[in-house]
Amino acid sequence: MYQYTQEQLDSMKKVEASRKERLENLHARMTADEKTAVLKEFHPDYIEGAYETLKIGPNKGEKVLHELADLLQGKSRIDSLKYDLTKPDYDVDVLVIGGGGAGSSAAVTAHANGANVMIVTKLRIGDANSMMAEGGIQAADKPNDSPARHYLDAFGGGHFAAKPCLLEKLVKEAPDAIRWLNELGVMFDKAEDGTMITTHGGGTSRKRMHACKDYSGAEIMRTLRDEVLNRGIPVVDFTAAVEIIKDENGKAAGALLVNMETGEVLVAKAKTVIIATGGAGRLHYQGFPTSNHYGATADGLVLAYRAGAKLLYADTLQYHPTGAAEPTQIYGALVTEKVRSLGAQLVNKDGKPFVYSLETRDVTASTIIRECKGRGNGVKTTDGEGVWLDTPMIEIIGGEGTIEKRIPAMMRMFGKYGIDIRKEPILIYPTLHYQNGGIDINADGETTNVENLFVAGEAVGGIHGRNRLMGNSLLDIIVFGRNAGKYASAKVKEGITVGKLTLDHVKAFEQERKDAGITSDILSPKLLPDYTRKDM
Ligand code: MEZ
Repeated sequence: MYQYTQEQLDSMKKVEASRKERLENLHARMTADEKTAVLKEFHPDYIEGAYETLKIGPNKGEKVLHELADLLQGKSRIDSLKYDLTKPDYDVDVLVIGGGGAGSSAAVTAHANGANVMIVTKLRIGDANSMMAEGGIQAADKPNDSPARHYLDAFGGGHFAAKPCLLEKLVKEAPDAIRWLNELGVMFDKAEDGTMITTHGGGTSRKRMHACKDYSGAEIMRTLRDEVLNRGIPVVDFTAAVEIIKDENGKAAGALLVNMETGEVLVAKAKTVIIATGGAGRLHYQGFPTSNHYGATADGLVLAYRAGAKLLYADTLQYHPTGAAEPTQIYGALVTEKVRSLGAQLVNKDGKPFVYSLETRDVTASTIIRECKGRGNGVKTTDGEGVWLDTPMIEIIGGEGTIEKRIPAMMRMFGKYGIDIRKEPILIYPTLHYQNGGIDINADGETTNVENLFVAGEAVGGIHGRNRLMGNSLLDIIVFGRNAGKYASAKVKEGITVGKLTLDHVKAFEQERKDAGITSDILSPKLLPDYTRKDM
């Protein structure tokens, strides 16, 4: 059971005391200038010392965080592996690397299109960030909304940096993505007349967040996994891709695989390859805790980079404003934005609101960091500090029972530690949540410079620009998963002849490392986070 400190209890009283006033007067929204100012001063993306310039590879000369640079410029594992590229263990049309929502959507679509498809995943199908998404999935499918509005919200929220062709696809195909999931069996929250219940997220001008309580990702992933298994799509689990194999013509043609349990090395030959390996929260950039799945170690970016694919906006990360700050056992775990959509407010140690609760994520996170680090208005916690998220307001606004009905996962997560979020506010602090940048693709999901290499999901860069809105990630894994599956299988149908398999590009990359004077022996892709105590 969690025991509050006296300081926390005193502060909590101030939160309770200011509730009436806050219910009557919502905090004002910020102006564009105010947002720019707080981002520059407090958003972790602006900390110059956290970055370094890449010395080699397709993005040479560009800045990325140190942790990512170590891996992008890391050493391949192939020197220590025995393999024979002339004797593939698997030979398929479409090889999907990654068993999350994007990989599963891609595989289902390619399979429906007649392709011989296989999923390879370093953990198990469904062990992914998709499974952990909570608050919902956006789609403009209500009469008062439109894909154009959705586009404007996401484009502005992403600082006008999204690749227009990708964002256009995202918003236009969103309603069909919801229809597809609904038909597959996803149990969306619906009103008695069958219409979908939708809410706001940060930066949305219409209520377009479709949800399955606060288990949205788990419910979507459950359905997709069933569909993969029911179709009999082969899933090779506990097997990591450690390099993209190319053919002699420089086109992607498979992957070198390593069984995570036995160390067995396997060669998968394929006509097209789809990278759907997800994000990077487990790199704990800048020392942040993370809401991410255990497997989120930026593997796809490394695989693609070494194969010659360009990255886009690899320097920008999303810190979700509300990670659990207490109790320490769940430090960094996601407290869904839906909590704020339902009326919970952010308040400081004096019970004072400091931001409108549904500003976009990067802005909201920055104001929380400012409140703690810049203004000394944070509440001390076991691992640092945090501010209050006043959850009892949800029941006051929405009526008794709203929390249990709409966000039962949150109630249970805190309930385990004796915290009743219906009665007590919770302490939160930003947590590393999403990789805004990733591999550069065209509208067909193919990398811009390695033929037959496709990407879907969080490993893609540019869909959202330099900041993503809530619910647009569950959406992008479906839209761009299906998209990659569609075009990768269509290309196979058009006819692809795979030439002699080679890993010469990996050897050339090693030479580039040497020529640039990089001597580090950090192996990449990382595959699993390292939580071994350094003092042992
Ligand atoms: O899109 C997300 O990241 C999401 C839905 C997260 C959340 O707050 O629930």
